[in-house]
Amino acid sequence: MSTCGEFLVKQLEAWGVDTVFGIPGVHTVELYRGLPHSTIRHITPRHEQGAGFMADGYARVSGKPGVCFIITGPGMTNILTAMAQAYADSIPMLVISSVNERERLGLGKGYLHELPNQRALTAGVTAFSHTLMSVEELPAVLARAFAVFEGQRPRPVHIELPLDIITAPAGHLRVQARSSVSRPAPALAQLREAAAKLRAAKRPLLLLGGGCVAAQVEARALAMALDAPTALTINAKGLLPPGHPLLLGSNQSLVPVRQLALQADVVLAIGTELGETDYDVVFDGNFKLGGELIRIDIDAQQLLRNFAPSLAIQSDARLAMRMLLADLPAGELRADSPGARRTAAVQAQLAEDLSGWAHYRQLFDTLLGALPQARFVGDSTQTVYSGNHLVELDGARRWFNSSTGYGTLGYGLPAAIGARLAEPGRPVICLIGDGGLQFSLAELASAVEARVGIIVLLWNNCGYGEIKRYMQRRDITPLGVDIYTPDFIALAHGFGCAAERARDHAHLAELLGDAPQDRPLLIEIAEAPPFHP
Ligand SMILES: Cc1ncc(C[n+]2csc(CCOP(=O)(O)OP(=O)(O)O)c2C)c(N)n1
Ligand SMILES: [Mg+2]
Repeated sequence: MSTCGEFLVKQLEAWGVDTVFGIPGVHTVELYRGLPHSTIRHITPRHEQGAGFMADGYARVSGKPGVCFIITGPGMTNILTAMAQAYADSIPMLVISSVNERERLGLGKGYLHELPNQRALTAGVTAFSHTLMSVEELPAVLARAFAVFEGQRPRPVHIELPLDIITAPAGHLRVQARSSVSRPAPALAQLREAAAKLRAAKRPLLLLGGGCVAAQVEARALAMALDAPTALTINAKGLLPPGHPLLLGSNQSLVPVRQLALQADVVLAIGTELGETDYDVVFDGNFKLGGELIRIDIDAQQLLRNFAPSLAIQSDARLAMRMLLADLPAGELRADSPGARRTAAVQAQLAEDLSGWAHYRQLFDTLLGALPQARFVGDSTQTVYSGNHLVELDGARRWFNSSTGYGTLGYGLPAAIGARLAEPGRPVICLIGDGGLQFSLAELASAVEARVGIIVLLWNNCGYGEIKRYMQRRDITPLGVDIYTPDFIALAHGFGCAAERARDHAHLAELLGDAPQDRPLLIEIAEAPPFHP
């Protein structure tokens, strides 16, 4: 007689889940009973926050939900930060946890791992959180979770199984086929109105966000059809390739792009929150739109946040783009089109504004010279901040980090592991600082164990450099920012990784070329010459 825990594994397997991230405990062992008999791979992190970040990186690359098995109480409080990070960036994540027996819920008697109300804790960082009160409900609740992942704005979902439910007999349940849920298409009248406004626009501007990552072909066609300079959020990077004549990059916080935004007569924003960490990293409130704003977003409420549009179109990004394209002249890509000339003028100014970062440009030239197909998974450090402005890649889902949105230190390493597991054939470079790495250093052990070959590019300035500068700018005596920094090379060796300090760019290129495929390579770069003036 199979149990609910075993049935769950079979149902997940049938719906295409191939990887689960988790640390087992006495409360979840019954979720593990069925795993060895399935095709699902189990990855063991060293902390539940690592499980959540791995699932996040896996989801961003694969487009599929990242799935975690987590114990009651401390496991759930540990993963909460990663769920919040995924919530902020609209990442699909399925967190399955245990919880105490139904008849023990909410009693406060001090049972093992007991929380007053575990589900309430996750409610704020999920599309929904659900306590399974009967075995029979399981297929329908799982189906609702997948409906969130594929039919609406993706967000984490938490399903908790009481201990007596996990072990309850489930032999009478049949594994169900997945019922696909469609994504919303735009209302026709609104879409026609948008197309008419865009056809009449003299100085259009296109703003694309992470909601467009599955619509790369359409994004390129739309930029061309509109002849519109195009700004990408960090999560949308790669939608237009480097050197594209209409690409403004991700520089919405810099003056030249802001001036262009003010001068634009029609702005089309698709799948973007228009949020602070992409449009105003200087926190001065000066990203402003001069012309008319048309927004397309799958989330009705998001259409009205931050900037009020004259046309708010609730739709899946790709469907709306396809329908718009059918209503617009095809256009062609020309270096001398009005849109390309407006873009080139901005790019010339940007090159001047960013000239102080020539050393970072050289670093990225070395990285991409050695590994042109690399994916960059970042934390929140100097190489990430500079790369957000300097780096363009051909292809979405190749550049993401925790410098935007929720902004959690420690994200980079586990997320890079998840990313590499999702697409093992593509090199992954984790951009991380000495501060950020110390949050999740132990995940090096998980990577060695799972034979995951990632490159950890450690930018070492022996401290919380960004915060130190921020204190200095505000005339605060730096405190708590010059942290003791361990010998990372020795530590990495201790974890079983390859590790070396890069002497110069040529040495760095050599190290990258020889990176092992089956365990991490940590490359330490000192924030000093020759890598930094
Ligand atoms: C969980 C968490 N705690 C604190 C911070 C605040 N914070 C942002 S950047 C930063 C410094 C990070 O240091 P490091 O990773 O070495 O990068 P650096 O700024 O030195 O390049 C800190 C402490 C944060 N973003 N997340
Ligand atoms: Mg640092």
